[in-house]
Amino acid sequence: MTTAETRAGALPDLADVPARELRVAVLGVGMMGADHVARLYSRISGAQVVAVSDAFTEKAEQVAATVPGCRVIGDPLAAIADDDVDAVLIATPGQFHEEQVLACIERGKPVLCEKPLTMEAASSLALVRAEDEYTARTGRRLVQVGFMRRFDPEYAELKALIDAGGLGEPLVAHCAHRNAAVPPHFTSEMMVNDSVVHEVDVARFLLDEEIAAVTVLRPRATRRAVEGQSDPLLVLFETTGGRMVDVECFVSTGVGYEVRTEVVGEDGSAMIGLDAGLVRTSGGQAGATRSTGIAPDFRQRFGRAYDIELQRWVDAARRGEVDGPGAWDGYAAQAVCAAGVEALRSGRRTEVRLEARGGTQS
Ligand code: ISE
Repeated sequence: MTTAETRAGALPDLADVPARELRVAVLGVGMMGADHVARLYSRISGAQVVAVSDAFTEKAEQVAATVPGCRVIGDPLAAIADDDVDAVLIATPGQFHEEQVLACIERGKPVLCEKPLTMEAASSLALVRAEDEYTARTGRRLVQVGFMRRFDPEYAELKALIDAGGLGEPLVAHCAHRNAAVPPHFTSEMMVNDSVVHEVDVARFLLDEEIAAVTVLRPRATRRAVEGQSDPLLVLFETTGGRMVDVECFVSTGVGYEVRTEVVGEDGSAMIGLDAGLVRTSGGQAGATRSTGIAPDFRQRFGRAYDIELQRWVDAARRGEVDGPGAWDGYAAQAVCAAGVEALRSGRRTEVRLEARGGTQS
């Protein structure tokens, strides 16, 4: 089917989807994609992985072999177009997202795209507009972006508390984003685009407003910092409503995966991310201690969030809906990160350039 035919209204008929399982193609089966294939196969109901695609054929074959009935389709665009594929999960490197998400919109197929939506704000905005056009014709939305923290039970509880007025008017938030280690190619720009981006989405989600300006400060760097990298970074977001969010992003702590968020309101404050699961007390020569474990990386810390995210994505796709952060959220995050990278380089407060929302994005 050509783009013109799709635009003319020859949309795939998903009417029978609720009666059967959603047939999903997973594009990109590196660490995250392979994790999602295993999750869809073993923990998510109402879906089956029918195809995988990856630039490394051997890897695709290995992953496909773990799921009965799953095929390898070499060309990701062919996987999107395949008549036996109802919905697409994109976990390819970011530079391929624009073309792949657009192909999903043109085919009318629900898509869950890992962040980033695309590599720059302008191309993310183009996807927002393409989906708007589709929605105006069909009444349906298609695009979800993989900001999984919104599905984490702790974040969901914090959001519900704020929305119920439990903290009074939220004024300030403090975020810490710490990784034990990152690969040697991880630059300061990547700290903004890959790590701080989650705090961007958290701030927008919890405070329900856009980020208007970003400042980035570079404290003394750790001896573990990758060459040329400023690690840690301190990032300040100013929201359109005058609230402020500070973020400590520290990606080579040598410790574990620590993600904390504290929201301070007029009538109280609340914090999440203390990893307080099992609290252990022990004695010893140095004296008694009370301790808890720390998750080694985001797959453990947010495992439950990924499960909930995928189950809700599948359930919503079978109803012809989207139930999570959409293309607009992906675009807004890219616009803030672009300002963040500019602020990192210039050392100056940088305003976020965000186009008017318009269209059908809600
Ligand atoms: C990685 O890409 C992620 O998305 C993780 O959630 C984040 O914590 C990490 O810093 C990023 O590199």
